[in-house]
Amino acid sequence: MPQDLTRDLQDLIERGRDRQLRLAVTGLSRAGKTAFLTSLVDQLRHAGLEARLDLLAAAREQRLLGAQRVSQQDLGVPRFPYDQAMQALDGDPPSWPTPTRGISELRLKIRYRRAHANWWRGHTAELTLDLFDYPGEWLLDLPLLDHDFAGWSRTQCEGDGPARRALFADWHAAIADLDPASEVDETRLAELSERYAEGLRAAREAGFSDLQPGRFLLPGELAGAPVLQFFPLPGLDDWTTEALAALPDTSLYATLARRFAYYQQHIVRPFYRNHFRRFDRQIVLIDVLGALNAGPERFEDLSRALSRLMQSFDYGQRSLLSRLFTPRIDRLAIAATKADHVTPEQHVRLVALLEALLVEPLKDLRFANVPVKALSLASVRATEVREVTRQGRTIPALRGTDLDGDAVLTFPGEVPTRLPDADFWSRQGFDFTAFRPLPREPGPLPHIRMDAALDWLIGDKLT
Ligand SMILES: Nc1nc2c(ncn2[C@@H]2O[C@H](COP(=O)(O)OP(=O)(O)O)[C@@H](O)[C@H]2O)c(=O)[nH]1
Ligand SMILES: [Mg+2]
Repeated sequence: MPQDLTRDLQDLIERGRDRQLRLAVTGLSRAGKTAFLTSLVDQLRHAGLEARLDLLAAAREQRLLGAQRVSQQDLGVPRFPYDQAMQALDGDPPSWPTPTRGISELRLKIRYRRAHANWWRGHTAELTLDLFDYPGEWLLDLPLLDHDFAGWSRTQCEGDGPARRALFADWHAAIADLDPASEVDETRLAELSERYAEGLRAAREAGFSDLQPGRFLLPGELAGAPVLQFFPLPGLDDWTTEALAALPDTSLYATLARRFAYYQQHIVRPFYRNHFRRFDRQIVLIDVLGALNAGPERFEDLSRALSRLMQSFDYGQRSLLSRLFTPRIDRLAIAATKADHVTPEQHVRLVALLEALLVEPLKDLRFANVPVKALSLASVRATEVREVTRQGRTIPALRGTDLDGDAVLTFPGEVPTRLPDADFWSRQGFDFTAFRPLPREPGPLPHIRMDAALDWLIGDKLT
């Protein structure tokens, strides 16, 4: 297909000239990916005139000329629904963009004036930024590629706390006396899989993050297909690998292992291959405050899910050749989202907590010599800061509108800087109200530190 070839060649040349970046916006479900992408596009579209992006050098120096959405690379993928998202935020009353149920892409062309123009490079230049959005549930499947069925079964059943185990109690009871060697009963298998899926849904509802297989939560067009009818088998440790391999094709074990392998090959691998390779930059978005609100077991669970997840990306410094042929993420940001849920003097503490949550992946990144910036941000700020005087003392507070439309004034309190001990939750916990977006004013969306994130992620390419 010569047209494809031309396009690929053009891409290769653009990559070689380093005028094209592919940004991975990574985050679990509800972390704030869609809000972040919407705000990113909105901030850059306004960048020429009204933007408030002082922490982005190119904008501060008034060199940013603006951004436009252009035709994306892969015409088979829907376009990121930026206009719908803005409509929701512009509504009366304003509302959050609807949750993502599929994959979408967006290509932005950013125009800027060079910091140091000269006769052979010209005064203005363009940077192409490729972005894409997807349901966080599906992302959780990437770590599943590293395992065979027996290994995966082990990772899924070990280390669960009491609350999580309770949510899967029905399923555990139902599979308790299953024999891996027994003849498979298809109807029973479908039933047990559905029960496992129920457990996953209940766990998500209860605020847990480490949930595989992700398509069980958001099956799309796969609902009811046999590829979604399997589950992990606990207790395989009593079996040797040889003994398992010798089981007949019609056994329960062999059937589950086959479905698992099919799921890996036909669902997860294409998702990974088509969308998760070839990234140059990454931002990992984490709803730290939401997890803090949900209690100790959920917090642990999030930390575990993120550590597993970050092993699925290629990190490392780029050389000219690797830039062309094996792109790797050479710079990343980790961000605590929804920072507008706490008062500004707490933001430093929020970042410290974020770093504590990601200790393990951060060690690996340091080893790979990849620069990482940790920050807190609000893609779409939904609160205003107030000072309230009580008994002669001034304390910071937040004003916003809750999801029912009632005006609220909150004192969110102090964010712990380390992974909190069980005491923290029994003593004070964390008070988290979900806010409705602020009524819209003309100009770009209100934000906290979107400019700092942009400066870190693309600023060096805007010189
Ligand atoms: N207050 C506040 N809430 C946010 C912000 N970003 C996201 N949210 C909330 O988090 C929810 C999930 O965000 P979304 O972008 O859909 O998450 P995704 O699943 O990662 O795409 C939204 O519906 C909002 O309620 C933010 O900057 N500030
Ligand atoms: Mg989304």
